[in-house]
Amino acid sequence: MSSQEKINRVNELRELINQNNYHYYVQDEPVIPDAEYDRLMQELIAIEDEFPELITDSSPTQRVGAVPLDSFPEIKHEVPMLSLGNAFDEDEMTAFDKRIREKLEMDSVEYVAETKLDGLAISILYEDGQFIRAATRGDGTTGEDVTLNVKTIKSIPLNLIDVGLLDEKYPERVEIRGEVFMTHDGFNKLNDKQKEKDEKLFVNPRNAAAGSLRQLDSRITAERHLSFFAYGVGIVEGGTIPETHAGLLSRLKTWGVPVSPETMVMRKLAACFEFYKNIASRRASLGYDIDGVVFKVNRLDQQDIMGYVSRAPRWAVAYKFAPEEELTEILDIEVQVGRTGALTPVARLKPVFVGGVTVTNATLHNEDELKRKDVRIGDTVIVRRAGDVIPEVLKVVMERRPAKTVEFKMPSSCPICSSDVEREEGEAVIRCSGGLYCSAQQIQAIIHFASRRAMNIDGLGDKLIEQLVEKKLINNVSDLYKLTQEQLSELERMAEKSAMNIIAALNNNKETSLDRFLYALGIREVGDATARSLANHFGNLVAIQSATLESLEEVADVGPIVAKHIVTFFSQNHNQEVINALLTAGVHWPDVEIKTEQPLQGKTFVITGTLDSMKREEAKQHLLELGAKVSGSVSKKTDYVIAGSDPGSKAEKAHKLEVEILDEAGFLSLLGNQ
Ligand code: JCF
Repeated sequence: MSSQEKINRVNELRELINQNNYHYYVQDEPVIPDAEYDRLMQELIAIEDEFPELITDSSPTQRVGAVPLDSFPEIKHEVPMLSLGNAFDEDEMTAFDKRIREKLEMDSVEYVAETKLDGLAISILYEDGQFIRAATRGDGTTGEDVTLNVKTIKSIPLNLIDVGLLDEKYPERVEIRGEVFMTHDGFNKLNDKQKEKDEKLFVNPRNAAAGSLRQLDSRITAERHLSFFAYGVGIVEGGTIPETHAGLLSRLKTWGVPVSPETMVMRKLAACFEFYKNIASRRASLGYDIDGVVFKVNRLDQQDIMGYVSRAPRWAVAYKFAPEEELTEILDIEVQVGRTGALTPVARLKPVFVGGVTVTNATLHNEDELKRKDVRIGDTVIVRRAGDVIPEVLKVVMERRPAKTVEFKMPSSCPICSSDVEREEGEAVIRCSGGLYCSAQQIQAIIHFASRRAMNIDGLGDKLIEQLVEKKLINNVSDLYKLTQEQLSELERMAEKSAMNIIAALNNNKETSLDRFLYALGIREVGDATARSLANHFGNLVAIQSATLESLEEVADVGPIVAKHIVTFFSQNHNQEVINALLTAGVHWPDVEIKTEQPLQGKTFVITGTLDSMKREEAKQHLLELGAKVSGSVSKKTDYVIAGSDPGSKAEKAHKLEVEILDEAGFLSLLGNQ
């Protein structure tokens, strides 16, 4: 690049970054993924590092965040709020560790690891243990006064706890810093509400948290289920804090301040990598978004020796996960037909590396979602792939919509078998009405039957099943057992040996269990857990086949809809024929022993109000397991009403009808006595 080209690029990058800062921080509505933003920033930093004469005061590299909104008062941070330097791979972590060991002249240094929450940094000032004010980080020097909003976050103490030990007492003035974020639960609740009110949905928990924290009306914030974990302190006056970061985190806990449960002290880099991998593997089940792991030098005196570079401490690093969101283009939109006939619009993408793999397809879920997001062929979109979840198209980057895009309409007949499609009332899904006449549904049903948690037939892969159906060698799952080795070995890419193995796998797995068999049948809404409940409740297939809606609903986790799917499935002749053919082919299993001790058999319960020790659904499960019935409304037939706190009208009715009312303690002792 010539120097003129460098200057042009720097200006271009600054404009792009400023635009995106505005979208991200002011409007809480990013138009590009974080990874793309980071790359722009990294490129600008790299050029400015090389040519410091190009740096200006207003370059976005000179501030960490964005302009505070006018509408919140400003707060100047007495101690600047820093960001963190990043590491993206083990080499960069190794370099981080090496820098520290060299500077401290030590063979090994103690680190503290903690999850890096994907939320917003805030600072809370306490004086004499009392919550005084709270501020966002803003640009690191000046933030916004969000005191009223932060006060609505229930996990943040308004008074620090004084445990009475002089050495452990909070300082007279102490500023606690941490991350405000929204759990997946909180996020889903919020978007459900937004949907009900026909208001705009939030793209991800981070934006939802940002949008909620920066509400001018704190009553709105209060409804938003925000969470907080502390990770450090700023001002400390009139008192002391522990000598290590790990000690500080425990001390914060004794003051009643929430701290992440995922922290660990370690010395070796290998242990850091192990912690990182462990967290990465549990990332999806934490219940909140994290985007990496933070490693900090544990001893505060060693932190002081390390000091700071312009933007971040040299004693800490954020080891980031591969980004889960990336930009790509929609090449085409197609429709897939699933096992239950559901038509799913699927975007064919320009290949993109996201969440650690190259993605070429992403689901658009259903017609409503497609319309809501207004996704068109030719659009640039944000694709998300989190953990093992199917990649999805999150949103269109409207700023990049080309002049010519092609809208997509869901078909009115099945693209595979041409049967009519139907959309049930209240459902978002369009379904092919062809049933097992539709070869797509046939194929998916057989793939499901052979899958690991069903009949677990090794070697019988998706592609092979497709061939078998297309060549009309099989129509349904029972035909699998009529296949011969000769038929299989004539297929494309099928060696004699593999054909033999598949026949052997089919024969060897004829002995199964009732729950696997039920699951393998592919009854709508009957997953492996429900199949297990059905097997344990009824004990044998005949009992399930002849069960009524009412008796099915007595099974734990079977509601009216699932019950209906089960009854419908067994009432269809072709399903009965397939089951008989499977039994004739030799598929078998032992009967399940039903627990005969059913102490609450014949008793009907109604649960009302809030229980402290468990959710109502759990209480129901316990009762069902003991043979009781659980009903939604109180009548003369009700034997017991279990009343938690705020029980409402059901308890009143029970009182009138002279039905016995148990409080939570009474209920627990009833459970305990069985
Ligand atoms: O969880 C975080 N996002 C997080 C951010 C955790 C930390 O320990 C941090 C941080 C930002 C700055 N520590 C610093 C010093």
